[in-house]
Amino acid sequence: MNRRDVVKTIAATAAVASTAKFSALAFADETAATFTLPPLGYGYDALEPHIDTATMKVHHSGHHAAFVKNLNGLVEKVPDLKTKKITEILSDLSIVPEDSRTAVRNNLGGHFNHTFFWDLMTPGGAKGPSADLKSAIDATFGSQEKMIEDVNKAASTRFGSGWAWLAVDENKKLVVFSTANQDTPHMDMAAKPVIGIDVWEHAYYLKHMNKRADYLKAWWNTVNWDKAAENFKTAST
Ligand code: MN3
Repeated sequence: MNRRDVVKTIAATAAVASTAKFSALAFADETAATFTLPPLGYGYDALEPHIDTATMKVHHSGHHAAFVKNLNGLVEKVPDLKTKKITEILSDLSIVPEDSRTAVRNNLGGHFNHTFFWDLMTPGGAKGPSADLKSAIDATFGSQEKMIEDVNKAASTRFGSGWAWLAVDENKKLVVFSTANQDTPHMDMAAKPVIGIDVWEHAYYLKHMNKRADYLKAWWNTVNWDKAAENFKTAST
């Protein structure tokens, strides 16, 4: 790492610190009159070389922004979007009028998943979980490496577009599974996410083309393990 990179890293760390109050789970428990695209908390180039700048930029300012725009177009038809918690709606989509249900499922799911995802990545994070999350991972999977192997297997066997998850299920157990499209752990498993990986092609195609496994390997270098530990704590209580 040369001096310029060191300065860049320090600047990126400062940017993260200044937005540290932002949390995907806190956001999910809020209600919103209008939906907004959350800041990344780091630059589009901050996760290089693991996740490339062009991918980050189009993913955040293009794909995620589209979910936000679509949601704001739905709030008049679906007043619950303004008054109910995001996780409350994701956990029970039957409260959404049928003619808007698929649109809410895709766009609110996409908004939740991506907000969670940005928050879960950081430049220069720790190499692994600490304290309670480490103990739980070791107890459930045997080791951090085995947990990653299981998540990668769920990610690589998800046909088409979706997400792979490490989550806490209804029995407070750590579980690994994948979801299709923009479905969230609340929908499929009544679970709360700890770690989630976007395996849509838009998350990796510019850099890795069709090689999802290469993307997965690179992605684990970006994990914000402090955030994962915080997610685990929230999900376990
Ligand atoms: Mn995506």
